[in-house]
Amino acid sequence: MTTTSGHGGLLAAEVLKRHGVDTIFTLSGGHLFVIYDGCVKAGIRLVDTRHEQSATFAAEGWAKVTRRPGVAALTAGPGITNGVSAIASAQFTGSPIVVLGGRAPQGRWGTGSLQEIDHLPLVASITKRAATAFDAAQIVHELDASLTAACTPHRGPVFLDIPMDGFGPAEVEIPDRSAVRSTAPDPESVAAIAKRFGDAERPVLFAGGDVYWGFAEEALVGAAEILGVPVFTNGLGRGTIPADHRLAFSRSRSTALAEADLICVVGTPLDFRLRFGDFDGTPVVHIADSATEISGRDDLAASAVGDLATILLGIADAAPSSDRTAWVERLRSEEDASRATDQAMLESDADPIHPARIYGELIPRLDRDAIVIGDGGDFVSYAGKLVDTFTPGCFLDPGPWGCLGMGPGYALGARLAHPDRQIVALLGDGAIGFALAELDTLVRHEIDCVLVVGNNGIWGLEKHPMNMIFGYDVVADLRPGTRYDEVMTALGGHGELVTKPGEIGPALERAFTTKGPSLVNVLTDPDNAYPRSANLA
Ligand SMILES: Cc1ncc(C[n+]2csc(CCOP(=O)(O)OP(=O)(O)O)c2C)c(N)n1
Ligand SMILES: [Mg+2]
Repeated sequence: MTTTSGHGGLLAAEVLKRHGVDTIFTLSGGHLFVIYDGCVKAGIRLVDTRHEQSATFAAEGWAKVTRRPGVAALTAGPGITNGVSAIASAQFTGSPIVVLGGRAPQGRWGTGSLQEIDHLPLVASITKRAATAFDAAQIVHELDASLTAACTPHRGPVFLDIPMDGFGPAEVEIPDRSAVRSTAPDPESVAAIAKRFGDAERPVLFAGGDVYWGFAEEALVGAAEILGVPVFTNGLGRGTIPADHRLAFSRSRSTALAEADLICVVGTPLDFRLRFGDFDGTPVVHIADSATEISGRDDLAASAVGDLATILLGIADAAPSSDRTAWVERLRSEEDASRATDQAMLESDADPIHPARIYGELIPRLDRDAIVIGDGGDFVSYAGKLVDTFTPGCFLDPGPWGCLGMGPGYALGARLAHPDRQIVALLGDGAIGFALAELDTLVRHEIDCVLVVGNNGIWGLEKHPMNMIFGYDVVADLRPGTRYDEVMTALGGHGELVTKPGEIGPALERAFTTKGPSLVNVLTDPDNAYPRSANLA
């Protein structure tokens, strides 16, 4: 605890620093000037985007690759409403972000100040916590509480706005950073799950994003090895077990779900990605970091709530040992067969280009800890299947919120957090339109990253399904061959057009070695549809 005096921006910056925040994403607005002044004086880096949605996605991308709070500062009114989709994204993925808002002056509230609107009702349903700090003392208290809440399981976005006349100055005690606490699990629940594992011959484990957020990846791998259980991952769970681990699986999911005699889901909801938890009567165990995250299904075989690493290691400790080699080998042979089948499309010489050929060229050029971002439809579905993840926090997709347009913001956040890593954003030609102006942001901030546009001239993931269901499609066409590479060049970055399969590799090579952002615009086959069977509803 130290006493600091100054305006509320300085005090806010002090609190942010206590929590390890050294970067804030923003887009300028007069309501934020005092916060900016505090950050400048405290040495907190301010990074500006061309749209508040991208600033907020950059904060989320930062959080996703660091597991530390990402912070965005959005100006009052439209600045905040522009950030809403990205705040909801953080809510769906449990990403710890803090959104600071400007706000019209309280002293004149109700008389019609510029951008005067109460933001709290707008963000209440998509945040863990939303508050207004009306004076400097409240700024300190509320900001500390906000940062702590964002990082406390179950993590998520928090919102704090400050009216223009709420910045002090004042002399305030800055508290030490509040501790983040996780829940200790009930030992009986853990024992009950361990017993389930003991009774199972063919268990499977599904690990999701909260395993990553909860730093439980070592416990996951350790528990899987002791239990001899195959592991599948989704969302940010990807990479919590390296894709080349003998117990890591991705292609044999249907068989695993059909033949398993126990399905244990850890750190991810039983949502549309997991058949809403309905596996035709196979017993389901659900493990979550907080009670709010446990499925409402009344037919769960068992459940446990609390620190995921403690629970996983507790199960492994208590479960009787069992030989599951035959089960693991059964899935492995299916996995291997599926990978062998995919080889043909990865190497495809088809003209127009098969989208998977792009991955055939990209994958060998990726480092083990490359951060791969997927923003698009079919093009990204191929990446989800074909690009393996070996390191936690290295595959960022829109998650269950599914908001196109997050790619450039995530790339910005990821790069600034990890200046030494490869950053690759895979974008559909539809998706890139949402944040096209952020190419300028990437250039201005000298963001070393490779953007690959899978340019099929359509909203592929809408056009093909609509055709299948209705026999025709509407509003699903884009302009074929649009020169997104020239947009990048015009804005000051490196851009290339690729029209032949043999050109992809050399273009990627140049993109990886060029400083600053590069965009490789690959024209792909619009008739190619990702083969899918998922039920989204
Ligand atoms: C903000 C937002 N708007 C609309 C959608 C619906 N949507 C999902 S996939 C998709 C098509 C994406 O097209 P593109 O980025 O070109 O990728 P492609 O499927 O063609 O590979 C659309 C419009 C969405 N997910 N998010
Ligand atoms: Mg497209």
